[in-house]
Amino acid sequence: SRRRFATLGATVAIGAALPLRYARAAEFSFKLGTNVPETHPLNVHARKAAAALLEATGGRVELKLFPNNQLGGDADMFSQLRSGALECFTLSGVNVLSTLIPSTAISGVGFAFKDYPTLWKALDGRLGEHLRGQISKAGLVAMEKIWDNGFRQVTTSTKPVVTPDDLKGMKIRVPVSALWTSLFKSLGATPAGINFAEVYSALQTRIVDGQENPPAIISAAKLYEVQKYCSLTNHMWDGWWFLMNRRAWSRLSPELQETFARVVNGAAMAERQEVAQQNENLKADLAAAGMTFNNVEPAPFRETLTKAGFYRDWKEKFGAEAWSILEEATGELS
Ligand code: X2X
Repeated sequence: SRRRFATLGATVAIGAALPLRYARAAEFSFKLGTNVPETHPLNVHARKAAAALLEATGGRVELKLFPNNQLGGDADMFSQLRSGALECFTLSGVNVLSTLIPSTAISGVGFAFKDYPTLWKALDGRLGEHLRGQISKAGLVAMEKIWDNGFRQVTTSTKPVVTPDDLKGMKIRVPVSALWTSLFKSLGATPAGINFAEVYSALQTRIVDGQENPPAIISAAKLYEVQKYCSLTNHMWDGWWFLMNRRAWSRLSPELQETFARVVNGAAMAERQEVAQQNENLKADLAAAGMTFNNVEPAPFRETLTKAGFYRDWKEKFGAEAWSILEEATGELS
């Protein structure tokens, strides 16, 4: 029967531990697409959220996870989200979201946040509120708590990056994004915009020399198999907004919306802890797998950005209001 199939689908989506008492098809079944492999904490905690949501709603709301670009790359999933074919999608504000809403890229300004406390104060505070407001104006819903990806590090197959000079002419994959492209151009590299779904093969076939991501991703996506060096540049922080199609969101009653938001935001908080731990602890594992790590002095990179006009240009693009909300958290950026 249809109900049996629905139950089977739910079992596959949230794992073997699905309680039998939810034998009926869920009233609301939302797909969630992500762009990183199954084992990444983003997916681990999204699965936990799915189980908790089923439990908290007595089986009425189901979240079916499609990790690892199963539904297509970032650009595909983003258009599915906008059309309603996909109800939920985790997407960086600096990534393709910024092609629709340029202002969401502001969280990725180079060397803006010095540490996690500064960052969470901004994104759980005024800056986050401002960005969610922009997302809402564009017709999408963003859950309050942004999920952590981490501070990003440059990896290469050719040579370690120690000074900005080492980046000269280096082909670096970046997500498809004006800010990311500008950041690496300003540092002297030759950036190529590629969706994460194609990154492993772009590195393997040496279409690009390097890429930049936090250790949790380098590990989950096995990028250490095709990259030799990891330079601890910490050149920017990145995270994923948990985005929803507005029509899907408004199908939920206010009570179900409240439960959904509580469960998903709670999962984001747990994910943040695990990502921060992994980004610290996995360096040793990646070194054991053959990667060579080097520390990087950030000052010359910042100076290169300043000289290239990076901060001046992006202040103008984002506008004085958004820039001042950012600087409220980070201090003056120039
Ligand atoms: O595409 C990337 O590099 C990733 C996975 O970190 C993002 O989602 C921005």
